[in-house]
Order: sequence, then structure tokens, then C-alpha cells
Amino acid sequence: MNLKESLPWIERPAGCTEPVWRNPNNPIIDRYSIPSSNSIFNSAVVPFGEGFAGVFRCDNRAVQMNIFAGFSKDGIHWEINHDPIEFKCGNTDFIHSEYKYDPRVCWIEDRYWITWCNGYNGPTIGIAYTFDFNDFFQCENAFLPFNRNGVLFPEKINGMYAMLSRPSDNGHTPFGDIYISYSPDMIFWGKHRLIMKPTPFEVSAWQCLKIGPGTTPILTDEGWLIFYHGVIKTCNGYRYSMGSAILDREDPSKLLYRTQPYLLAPAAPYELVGDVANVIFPCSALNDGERVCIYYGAADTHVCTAYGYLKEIIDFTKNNSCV
Ligand code: BMA
Repeated sequence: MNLKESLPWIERPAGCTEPVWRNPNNPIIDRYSIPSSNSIFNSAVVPFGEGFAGVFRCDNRAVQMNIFAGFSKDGIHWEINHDPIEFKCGNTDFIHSEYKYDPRVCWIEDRYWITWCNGYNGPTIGIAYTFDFNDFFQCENAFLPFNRNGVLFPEKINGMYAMLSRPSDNGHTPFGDIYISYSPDMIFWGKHRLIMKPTPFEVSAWQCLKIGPGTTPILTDEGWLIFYHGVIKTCNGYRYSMGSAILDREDPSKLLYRTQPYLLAPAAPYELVGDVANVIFPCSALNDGERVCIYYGAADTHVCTAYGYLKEIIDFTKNNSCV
């Protein structure tokens, strides 16, 4: 599919000088879009066939967390399956899973890879692949518990699969750094390297408690562009905002730039009010080489989109970097 023609897109509103702006029709997916759902958020989409496909986090009315496949012609109006994904065995035996949430989707070579936070006596990173968003094949978990936010690179780096992640604890983790890990086979992961830590409070307080990878890295002339979440602890709890960073093309364990100001922070009503107030949580981004459409979860309740020009975001990241 040619994303130049079909990328979901809304032009910058008159008077807006920000590098990223919201869809005025947010949220694009209502919390009750399937019969069982309490909330639909933190979800990931990719181009698929003549349109788009995605994997959606739908918490049900027992607030059990699970992931569901969905399809769309335009990337904005979605039909989400009413039943969660049932996995077949991929590169391993059946792996027990207590819950699944916060999926990411990434095309590598010949198939779509899904990663998510997988309950395996505590959260870790689950991995699966699909060719058609109908049959899904579950593989080995990437890590021991505890870890969240597994984000694959869309191509191998020096012959190895590469993944960003955020080691965590079993609860509402009060720390969080972004690491990169490598695998020759999507079974064994190693060569773990620390890339980014939270910033000092006085430098950039929106990302001073914890940070985690968000969207599949986008290869640009300047390096790998990622959108990530950063968290500050306030007297009303955690506040999740979105920033961008650029990693070295040849060695993505090298951080080149990261934004000192946020790109997007909770301000719209649907980000301020919901099951968890004050959350912007990016999980995927579509781009056509020039423009980007970012999908983010808002207030742990609904799915939203935001837009920007890649060149402007890269310039903003370089010109406002606190590396
Ligand atoms: C994180 C994850 C996300 C959630 C966020 C804000 O730890 O649980 O799914 O969006 O907290 O509640």
C-alpha cells in the first residue's frame, strides 16, 4: 500500500506552532467499541493489504487485560474482533499467560511481529508473529519478569533482531530506563545495553521519574527516531507525556538527541479524564517518509492520534535536546 496516498492525516491547525498536533476528532476509538470492553487504549497499527490492521488492548468489564486484532480501511475507523487473539505455538511450547496488554506491532522481513506485556508470574515481554492477523504464533518470552514495553526495530542491526524495553517491578514501577537487547533467533536475548535514563528533575521534570519506549523506531537520515513516554510523580499521581529521541543508525545503543520539552502532554479533556487521568502513551506511528501519524492511548481509556512532519520533529529534537 502506498502510504503517500493513504496515511491518516490532518493538516496543522491554523495558528499552531507545535511540532505535533492532535486529531480534532479524538478519541478515534470509543472505550465501548466492542461488547465486552471497559476501555480500549495503548494499541498498535500497521499498513496491511489495502488498508490497515492492528492489535488492540481491550480491558473487559472484569478489567481483565487482553489483546484483540482489528482492521480498518482508513486507519481511523476500526472494526475490532469481539474475541481476543488465540495464539498457536510459534518457536516454542505453549507459554502460560495470565494477562496481555500494551501491544506493539512491527513488520520485519516477511511477517508482522507482535510484542506485549505478558503476565508470566509477573510482567515480561511476550512475542508472537502473524502473516495475516488471523493466525498468531506465540514465541518465547524475551526476558525474565519484570519488564514492560518491548519495542522491536523494523530491521536487523548487524544481523541481529533488536528490541527496546523497560525493566520494571511487579507494580506501578517508580523507576524506568530504556535498554536495547539483541537476539539472533527471536528466542535468546542478550547484549543488553542501557540507552536512556530519566532526566534530573531540574533539567526536564516531565520525564524525571521513569521513561519507556513507545513506537517502532523510524529510520531517518539522522538515525532512528523514536517516540517514548516520560513520567513525573505529582501529588495527584503519575503524569505520562510523550517525547522523541534519535539513536545512532549503526549502533542504536548510542543516544544522539532527546527532547528536553515534551512533544505532547496531557491537556485535552480525554487525556485528563478517564480510568487513569493524565496519561499519553504512544504505541505506534505510521509514516510516509515525510509525515507521521502517532497512535497513543489517552487516560488508559481510549485510542487517539496526533500528527506531525518528520523533518520538523527531527529538527525540534536536535534543537531542543538535553543529551
Ligand atoms: C503503565 C502501564 C500502561 C499504562 C500506564 C498508565 O505502567 O500499565 O498500560 O497506560 O501505566 O497507567
